[in-house]
Amino acid sequence: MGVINVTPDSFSDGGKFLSHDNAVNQALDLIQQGADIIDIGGESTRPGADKVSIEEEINRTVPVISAIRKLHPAVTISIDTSKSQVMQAAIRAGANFINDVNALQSEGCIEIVAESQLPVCLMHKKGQPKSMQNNPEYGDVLTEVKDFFKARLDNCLSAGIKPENIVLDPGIGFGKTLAHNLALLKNIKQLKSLGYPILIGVSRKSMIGEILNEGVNNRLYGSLAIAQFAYEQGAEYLRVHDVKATSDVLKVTQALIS
Ligand code: 8Y7
Repeated sequence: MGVINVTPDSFSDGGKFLSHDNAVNQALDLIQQGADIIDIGGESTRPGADKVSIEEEINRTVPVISAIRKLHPAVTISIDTSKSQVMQAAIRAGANFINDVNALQSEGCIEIVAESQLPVCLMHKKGQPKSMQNNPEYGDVLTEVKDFFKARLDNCLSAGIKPENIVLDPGIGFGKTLAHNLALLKNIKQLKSLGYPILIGVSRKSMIGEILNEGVNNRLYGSLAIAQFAYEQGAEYLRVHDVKATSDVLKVTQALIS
């Protein structure tokens, strides 16, 4: 899964147009690099991020989804959102995968995903993006994340979402310290014991910065180390910025372990 953020740095029409074109070109590039899924997000979910209105999120993502869908009828386009209205608009524009960092807990989301019969990634997070990195605490992080998944699975399955359409994600960096993130990554097999495919998103995240004392632009090698580790632990999906580099690492790893 390759990451595309459509977050304009200007409020002028020129800025919006540029960010649209950039996003579409970047998506085409990631598909070229070997991405099977393109994840389109219109609201930053990074720690400390501000919220974006429904209308603004739709205006950012829907034209990008339509443009990619036109050029690539078969690629999987994921909408990264927690808002039911954005999910609905994105699905109409051609999105065929739902990535919800809020695990379909917002009003109306479960119903839309059940109705659409599309695959969905349910991610665990503790707290809200604005404050989630302020001293997150768990009794046992693995137990807590597994219990969260069990509760969300109950809800989603009874709402009519098919089990074969569900992917689980421990949400690396979402209300977690480095120690919490490491515990979750080391126990991917435990998460897999729930019987669902696992998605890991760790690309360029601050846990790598903490281990290496490197800024966001110097985290590629660290990201690749975790991608390879997660793959060997059985993670089925990896959400990454550097698709070609990750794909090469996984192809060589696959040759060695098969
Ligand atoms: C993840 C994610 C982000 C993740 C899933 C970033 C939207 C922060 N991280 N979605 N989104 N899993 N499923 O650094 O780990 O990319 S945003």
